[in-house]
Amino acid sequence: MANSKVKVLYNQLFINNKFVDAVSGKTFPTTNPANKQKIIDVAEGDKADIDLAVNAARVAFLPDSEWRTMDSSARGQLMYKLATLIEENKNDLAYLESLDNGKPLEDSLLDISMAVSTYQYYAGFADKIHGKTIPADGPYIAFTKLQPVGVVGQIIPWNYPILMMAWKLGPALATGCTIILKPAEQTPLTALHVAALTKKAGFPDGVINVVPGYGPTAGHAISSHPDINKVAFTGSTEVGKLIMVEAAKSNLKRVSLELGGKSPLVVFDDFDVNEAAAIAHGAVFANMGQNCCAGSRTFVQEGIYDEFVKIASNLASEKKVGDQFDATTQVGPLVSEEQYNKVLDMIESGKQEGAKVEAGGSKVGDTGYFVYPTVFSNVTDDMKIAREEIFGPVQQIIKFKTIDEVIKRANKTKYGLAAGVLTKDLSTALKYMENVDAGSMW
Ligand code: TXE
Repeated sequence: MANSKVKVLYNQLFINNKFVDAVSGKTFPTTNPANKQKIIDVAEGDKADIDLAVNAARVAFLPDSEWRTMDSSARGQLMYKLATLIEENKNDLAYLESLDNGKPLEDSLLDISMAVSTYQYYAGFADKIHGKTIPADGPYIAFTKLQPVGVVGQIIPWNYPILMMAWKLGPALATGCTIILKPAEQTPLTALHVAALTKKAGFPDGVINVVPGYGPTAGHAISSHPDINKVAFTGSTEVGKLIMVEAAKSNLKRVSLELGGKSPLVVFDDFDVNEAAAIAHGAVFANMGQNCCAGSRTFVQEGIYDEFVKIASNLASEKKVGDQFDATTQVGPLVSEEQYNKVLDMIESGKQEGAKVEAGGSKVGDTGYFVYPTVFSNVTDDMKIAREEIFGPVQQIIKFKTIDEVIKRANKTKYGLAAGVLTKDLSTALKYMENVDAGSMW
């Protein structure tokens, strides 16, 4: 039984290098999405705890503090040390990640190796943060010196807990900031375990604080805090908007947001159809589709459309759905009941609006939040499944004729996170790249 293989060592808040209970004494349960059973109760942070964490982070950021006076190369060394400790603890961390999130163990190990690389990358960055010299008129020497922003709040989602934490901590630590990180309420366990490793690595008190809790309470306390200099958020577009408003209303703290997507992946008919179907499959089904950059609108040129649909459906049908700790499992459960219901509702809406189910199309049993990898063909741009983020294992295959037409249709979205193109023709790829509005392009 998966739960017995790993011991949860940390379920309290991590503030000022110590594990403590919430001021309120409250806790919340975190569950295994494969069987809906409680793993453990976790301390539930709220405004009072965020205040304590901000205070610790403020003290750690004082001009004469150990952290502020540390050589930037030494800061980098601490980060390398953290990367090494994560690597050494990867098996325990992977178990915890899979237990809490539901992703297959192999996927957790892959995420961890990317997290290790992320810390190493930013560790190298710590002593290479350069300013500029500026040729000002007159008897002046002008230059810029980049300074840490200060106390940074970080609010992260549940889809890649360890990796997301690395993407957030990495740059903030490299630049010398101090941090209050709130993991998602669905997946608090690995963030707390990594917090323990940051202490072991030797980060000074108060530099890294990890406060699990809910969005409207602990998350809101971060975005509206008058003494936090920046908030970095990854999550839903809806909450991103709230964060920006709260940041503006409180102290105009800086904001960075990474939100939802409905990214187009366009397949031209000069590309090998088997290879294209395999790439498109990976683009949408990775992490059970719980990926902000998922290529969830698969546009396929008409000449290869039918063949593509057949291959894509076979790929999805062949996937083994099961417990995240079964070595043969390729698709684990979705993270939570909320996501499960949302994805099943989206599948229903696809059926009702006339899309054709080519694979999957339903839940798998009732023990956990399992959904069959689902492929829809005959999808049109106006359908809900083609417009809204599903964040689940559901592929929409949409037919197109020409490049000009598909560029227009790819851009007809309120999102713009990512896009991809598969063609052997460089001029087609470049035209697509220049005209499709997306932050990342494959
Ligand atoms: O996200 P939320 P949810 C998308 C995806 C998914 C949908 C909802 O479409 O189906 O969002 O997921 C914290 N003030 N993405 O509900 O609510 C919350 O506690 C401050 C895209 O899980 O945005 C958690 O830590 N914080 C995505 C974090 O925000 C608040 C990843 C994300 O939760 C808050 C996840 C508030 N008022 C979901 N309310 C991506 N871009 O990768 C919630 N939070």
